[in-house]
Amino acid sequence: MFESLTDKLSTALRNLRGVGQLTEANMEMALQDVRTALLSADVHFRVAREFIEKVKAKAVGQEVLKGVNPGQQIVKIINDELTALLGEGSTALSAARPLKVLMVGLHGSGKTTSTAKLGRLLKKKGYSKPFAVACDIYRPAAIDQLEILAKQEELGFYADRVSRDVPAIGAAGLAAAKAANADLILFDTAGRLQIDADLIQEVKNLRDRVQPDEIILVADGALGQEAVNVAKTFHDALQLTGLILTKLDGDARGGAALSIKSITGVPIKFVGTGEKTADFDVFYPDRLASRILGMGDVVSLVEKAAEVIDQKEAERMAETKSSTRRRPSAWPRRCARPTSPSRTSSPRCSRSRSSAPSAASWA
Ligand SMILES: Nc1nc2c(ncn2[C@@H]2O[C@H](COP(=O)(O)OP(=O)(O)OP(=O)(O)O)[C@@H](O)[C@H]2O)c(=O)[nH]1
Ligand SMILES: [Mg+2]
Repeated sequence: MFESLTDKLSTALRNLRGVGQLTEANMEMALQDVRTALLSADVHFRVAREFIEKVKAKAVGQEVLKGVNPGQQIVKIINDELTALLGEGSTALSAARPLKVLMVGLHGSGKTTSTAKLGRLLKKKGYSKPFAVACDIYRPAAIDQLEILAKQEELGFYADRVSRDVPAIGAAGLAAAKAANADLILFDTAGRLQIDADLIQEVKNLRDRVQPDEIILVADGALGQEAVNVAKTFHDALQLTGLILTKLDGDARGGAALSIKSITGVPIKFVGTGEKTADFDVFYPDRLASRILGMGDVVSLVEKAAEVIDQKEAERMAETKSSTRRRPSAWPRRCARPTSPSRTSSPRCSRSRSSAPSAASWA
C-alpha cells in the first residue's frame, strides 16, 4: 500500500528538491501537487488543507540550513508534518494489571485475528499470561476461530457456547482469566455489517461489566475515509483509547491512516500487515511517514545539517561562557563580581537581575 501516494509525492517534490531558492510560486505549485496527491490517496479534504497550511507556515520564516537547499528543507518539513499527522507519541497502553482490552469493530475488520496477534505481540513484550475471552456469540465459528488462534499462540482462553448473555460471558471470562493469573485479558466481540444501535448497546453493556482499561477499535485500513467515519461513530459512543489499523498490506491508499488520528483524536496503537499472527506491529508514525514520503536520504541530510548547526551553537555558547569566566573585564562596569560563582546568587550590582545582560551579550 501507499505506493501510489509515494509516487505522487515524490513527483511533486522532485523539482523542489533541486531548487536553490524557494519562491512563493514554485512552493505554491509543489504544495498544490502534494495536496492533490493526498486527496487522491483518499485523505480527508480538511486534513489535506490543514496539512498544506501547516507546511507553508513552517516553511515561511525558517532559516535555511547550511549545506542543504531550501527544497530539501521543505521535504524535511513535510516529513515532520506527516509524522505529526499520523500521530506522535501516545501509542503506549495503560499500565493497569491485569490489563483489560476490549476489541470492537465492524464485521470482518480483523478483531479476532488482531486479538490473537495482540496477545502474541504483548507476550513478546513482557506480558507473561495473555488471555482471550470469546464474546462473539453470533457465529459459533467465531468462537472456534479464536480458540484455535489462542491455542496456537499459547494464550489462555475462555468461551461459553451456551449462554446468550454477552456481559455475563465477559464477567465469567474475566473471573476465569483472573483465576489463571492473567496479566493481559483480551475480549473479542462480535461485529456487524454496519454500526447499529444494538451493536453499540451490547458493547456498552459488556464494557460496563468488565470495565476495560483499553477500548480498541479494529478498523480496516483498506476502507479509506469510511474507516474514519466508523472510528468517529465508535469513539462518540464508547470513548476509544486506541486504534488498530488492519490490512495495511493490501491496496489501501493511505487515506485512513493519514486522516484517522487527526479527525478522531484517537491514536493508532498497532497495525496489521498480513493474515499471519506475526504480521502485526506497534505503530511508529515516524517510520510510516518516512515510508510514505520515500525520501529518507533527504530527511537525514537535513537532520545532519541541523545537528551540525546545533553542535556549533553549543560550542559557541560553551566558548562564550568560558571566556566570560576567564575575562573579569567582561563584567558590566557597574557590577562588582559576585562573591559566589553561581549566577543565581545576587551580585552586588545596581541592576536588578531581570535586567542583567546574558552571558552571551557580555562577551
Ligand atoms: N491481509 C490482511 N488480512 C487481514 C488482516 N487482519 C485480518 N485479516 C483477515 O481479515 C479477515 C477477517 O478477519 P477476522 O479477524 O475474522 O475479522 P473480525 O473482525 O473478527 O470479523 P467478525 O468476527 O466476522 O466480525 C480474515 O480473513 C483475516 O485473516 C491484515 O492485517 N491483513
Ligand atoms: Mg471475529
